[in-house]
Amino acid sequence: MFIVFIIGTAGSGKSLLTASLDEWLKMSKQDVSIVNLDPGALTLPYSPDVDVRNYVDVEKLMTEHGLGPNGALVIASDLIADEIEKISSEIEELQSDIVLVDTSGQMELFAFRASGPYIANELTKETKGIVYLFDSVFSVNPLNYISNLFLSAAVYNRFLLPQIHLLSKCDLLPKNEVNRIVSWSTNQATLESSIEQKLEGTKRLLSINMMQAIYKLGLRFLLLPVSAKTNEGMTNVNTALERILTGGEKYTY
Ligand SMILES: Nc1nc2c(ncn2[C@@H]2O[C@H](COP(=O)(O)OP(=O)(O)OP(=O)(O)O)[C@@H](O)[C@H]2O)c(=O)[nH]1
Ligand SMILES: [Mg+2]
Repeated sequence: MFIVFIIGTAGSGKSLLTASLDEWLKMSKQDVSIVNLDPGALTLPYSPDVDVRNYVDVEKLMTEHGLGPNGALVIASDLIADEIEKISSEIEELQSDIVLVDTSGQMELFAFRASGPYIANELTKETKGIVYLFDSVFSVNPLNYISNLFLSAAVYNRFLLPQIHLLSKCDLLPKNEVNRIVSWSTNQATLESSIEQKLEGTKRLLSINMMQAIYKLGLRFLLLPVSAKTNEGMTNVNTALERILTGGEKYTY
């Protein structure tokens, strides 16, 4: 069994990608299940096989503790950590070869609170990986792109799991914009020249310095464009996942 956490900033397309990837994998005869780990989700574009909302009720937490939605979600993630054994056995009972885990819109809850890495670590003892989403529309601006790089590096730092990086919702941008962002991920000179072209003053200086820090840290990876609407790029996502999880083998035989 392989567990794949889908992580990204609010609205970056985690839930829809979970749904589309699930369908895509099922069409390629893979044995796949979905876990919803977002206690705050109101509606989901898929039917989860395991749903954390059966363990914690965010609305009830809000009324019982007089909290706003974010305060309640903080408590919810600690409560999920308490229920981790039950959630894990539910997942293990599925006996799927690949399990997609949709995570909270409030990414910092999962990525930066102690409960997040604890949950990721304790959620079964199976092989795990992370899919980190860069929202295309947000990433068009080089400063946003670089900020997102730092976030993805922070996630990597916290979980220390094999991680792939996707440019989500690529159908929303013209092809040349998509190619440009992808080239930033592999070529420092292209990113630098876009920063020079698109930014000025403090933003330009800050972006250049941040970019250099990223490259000094050796944080280099290929951004894979994907669309959960058109399924463009899904084959590449699958290949990248197979590479980090199975060393290139299929999940299901
Ligand atoms: N055009 C297009 N829209 C997308 C794509 N993926 C997601 N969306 C839209 O973007 C919005 C947010 O998508 P979600 O899948 O809910 O994003 P999320 O990251 O799960 O959001 P939160 O859980 O609230 O953080 C929805 O309106 C989706 O229909 C995509 O590949 N292409
Ligand atoms: Mg979602």
